[in-house]
Amino acid sequence: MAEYLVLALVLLGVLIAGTVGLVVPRLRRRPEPPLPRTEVDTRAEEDLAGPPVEAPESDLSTGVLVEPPPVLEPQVEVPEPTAGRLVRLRSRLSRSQNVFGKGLLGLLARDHLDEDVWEEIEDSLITADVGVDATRDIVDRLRERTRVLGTRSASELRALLAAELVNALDPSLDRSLRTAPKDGVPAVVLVVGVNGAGKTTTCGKIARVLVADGRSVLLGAADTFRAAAADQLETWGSRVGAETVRGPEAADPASVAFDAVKRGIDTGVDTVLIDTAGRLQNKVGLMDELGKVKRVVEKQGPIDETLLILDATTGQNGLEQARVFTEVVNVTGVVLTKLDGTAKGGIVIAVQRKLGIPVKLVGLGEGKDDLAPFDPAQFVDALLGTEATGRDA
Ligand SMILES: Nc1nc2c(ncn2[C@@H]2O[C@H](COP(=O)(O)OP(=O)(O)OP(=O)(O)O)[C@@H](O)[C@H]2O)c(=O)[nH]1
Ligand SMILES: [Mg+2]
Repeated sequence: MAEYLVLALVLLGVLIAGTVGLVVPRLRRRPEPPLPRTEVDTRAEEDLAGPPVEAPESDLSTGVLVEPPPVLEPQVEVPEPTAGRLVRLRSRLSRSQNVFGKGLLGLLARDHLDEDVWEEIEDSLITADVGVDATRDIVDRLRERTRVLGTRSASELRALLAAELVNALDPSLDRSLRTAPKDGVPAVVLVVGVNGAGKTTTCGKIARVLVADGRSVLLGAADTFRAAAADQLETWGSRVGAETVRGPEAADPASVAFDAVKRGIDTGVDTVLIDTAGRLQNKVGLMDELGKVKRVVEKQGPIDETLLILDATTGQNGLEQARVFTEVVNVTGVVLTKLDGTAKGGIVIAVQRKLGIPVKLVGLGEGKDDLAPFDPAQFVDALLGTEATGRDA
């Protein structure tokens, strides 16, 4: 009898262990919201952003077995908060950090700051795309101040260099994005730039930033040049619950932009973001097309912000191309993308100096939240590495 009881208990134990073993792992593997494959940020672990927002597992930690909620299509995501992104994404500037942090600070730490060393410092800045004029200014001021102050300690030299770089980035410029509605009318943001610069991606990232800040957004797919362009934009929008207005293939971009603003007014969203085509600006027509988009949109009210998207890896060449845009539309801010892919972080200084337009945002990766508000002091700190965390943190 006792043997039967023991046997029954053992069987019961095996049964319970087996059930838990099957159920728990299955629950733990509950799928995350689907993401288009290309937009998954594979480097998320680099960030110190804390636990990922999109895969809350708190319900699992209690051990309570709950039915997974029905999958709603499309799943609306909660984007990462925007505060402190530049600090969190600072490691993405590692290529530029080598030039500024290791290179320049190393040179300044030499025993004798003679003519040769100053020339090397100049070369480093020019190689980092700071631009010849800005480099001369920075080095002249740095020379003068080290001479007058007799500065020698590494931390003092770092502070002087940081101050000159921040100064070259003109911290007094207004870098806020004008995206707030006025009197119930949505703010209109126009996004322009050469092809491949990152316009559509940046539109999507900005939409996420705005949604994270509690705004409602509508996207206008005024790139009717490429059939897939509107799909690409719509994918970004649907993930954060933003509607996309698109026209038939090869439709007039100006009329799509007009319809988007009209729809935005009718539905009462806070911000309308208009993505445009980026065929090379020297091709006949693109500049005319952009000028027309601008004029037609303005029939319903002013454009609040025109963002020029510039690929940081194209360096000084990109700058020349960019100037054409500033002649056709009233560019109010620059977004410098792909800073993660270049050692030439100094391009930020050159862009502002040459175009006279503030860099408002920087792109630091292909991930969906890899866009950060630009802040000169934080940026320079990231380039040089802070003393607290080491030079090339
Ligand atoms: N590494 C990196 N890649 C980026 C960044 N921003 C955009 N990209 C990539 O650049 C490529 C082009 O981006 P798009 O947004 O399609 O560029 P676009 O300006 O809309 O291009 P067209 O519509 O063809 O004119 C994509 O592969 C993006 O993932 C960035 O900050 N860093
Ligand atoms: Mg595009």
